[in-house]
Amino acid sequence: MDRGRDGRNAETRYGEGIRNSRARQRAFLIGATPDEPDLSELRELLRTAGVAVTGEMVQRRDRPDPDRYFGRGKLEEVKAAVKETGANLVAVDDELLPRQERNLEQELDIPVIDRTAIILDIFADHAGSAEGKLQVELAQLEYNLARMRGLWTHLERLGAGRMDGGIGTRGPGESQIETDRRLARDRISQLRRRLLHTKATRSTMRQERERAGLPTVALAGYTNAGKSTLLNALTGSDVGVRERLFHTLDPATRSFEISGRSYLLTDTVGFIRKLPHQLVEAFSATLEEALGADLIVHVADASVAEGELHEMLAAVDDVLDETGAGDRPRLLVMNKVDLLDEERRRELSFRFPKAVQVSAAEGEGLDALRQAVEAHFLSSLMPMELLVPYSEGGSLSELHELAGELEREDTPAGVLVKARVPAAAVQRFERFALNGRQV
Ligand SMILES: Nc1nc2c(ncn2[C@@H]2O[C@H](COP(=O)(O)OP(=O)(O)OP(=O)(O)O)[C@@H](O)[C@H]2O)c(=O)[nH]1
Ligand SMILES: [Mg+2]
Repeated sequence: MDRGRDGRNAETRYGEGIRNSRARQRAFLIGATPDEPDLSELRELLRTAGVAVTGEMVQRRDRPDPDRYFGRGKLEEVKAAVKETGANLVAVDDELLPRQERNLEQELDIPVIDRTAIILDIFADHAGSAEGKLQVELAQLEYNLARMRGLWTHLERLGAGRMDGGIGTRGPGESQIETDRRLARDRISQLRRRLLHTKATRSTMRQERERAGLPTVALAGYTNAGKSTLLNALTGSDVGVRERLFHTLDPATRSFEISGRSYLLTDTVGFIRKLPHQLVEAFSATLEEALGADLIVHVADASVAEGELHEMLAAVDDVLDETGAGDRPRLLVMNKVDLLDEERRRELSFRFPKAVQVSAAEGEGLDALRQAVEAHFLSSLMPMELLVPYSEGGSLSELHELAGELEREDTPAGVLVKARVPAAAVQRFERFALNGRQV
């Protein structure tokens, strides 16, 4: 149902959006980079978006040409290759300036789509919750506003649509653009207000969880690193897992136990290099909340090549910094070690001595991970000696959940308990504290 709506959403001004008629989309990939050329991630993004790839061309240069992305000579080569391979779309491995995009489309005479638009398109496709959809729509509108492309498709939904956005339409006229801009801005403010509201609802839920005093752990990491698989392995849940990028958009929280103590574990949206800033902004509320956890477990895919691994780790660090989570306590997990030989494992433990090596898929290393998580929290546990009256059975079972195994003794005055309590929950049990008193 939303498919149809989103289908119009991503239309370019040629009416040949990436999403509609995906089956017929054949993209030729281009990328400008000062480093070793590698368009494998762009290929993966397109695969996830359901677009076929006909070929690729890279130009090594310090930075993309400010007007045309590639140099003129190279563009001629692209043009020839596009024709030869039968592509009907050019996909660029960077976010283009509106000017670059316009010029490229003119020179190549074929629709051009940039990395940001592709990622936005995948997000739009994968958004499940009402909030996720609002967040993606906001990000898309921000992106479109800078380009004035396809705005009428959003307006259509508001009942103020233009009808002439079909193939060959070069875009709305000037006055229409002004109207579109204003309506788009109105819609943006409306979306922001609605997101603020959902944020308020969520923070009430969080307060309730915090009152429960359970320690919180968030899984963060590059897309496809295996976060959801790890969540499932640790909590015995069934959160969606797939070999595609950005499978998870909505944070899912589950509880699990280590030595009888309960913890809350939250799965989050995957990160990627050059993550569109519009998305980081739109998702910041959800991310902020998830990443405000007591401990962030950074899950990395250890099966990729060394250089890529470092780039992915850095990309995740960047997004964590951007969302203000840079200073949270962190634990690094190297996942998918089932795909590595002994030598590579040793190499990794040499390079990342503090990281825990696991295979979420095979269940390997999970005990070591649990121990590492527990060790982190044990250091913040307060030893308490409590006398809990028999009338307070509820508090006692709560204490059980928080502190796991208890040392307890029944006395005439109540249950005498020695427990290690998470710092956040100490206050709640203070009234039972013996503070050295004898019973
Ligand atoms: N071999 C191997 N594959 C794994 C392991 N963990 C996850 N995978 C696979 O990696 C792919 C991605 O796993 P997910 O758990 O969906 O990854 P994610 O980090 O949640 O991805 P996003 O939600 O897209 O950010 C799936 O095909 C998993 O089966 C592992 O330990 N070993
Ligand atoms: Mg996931």
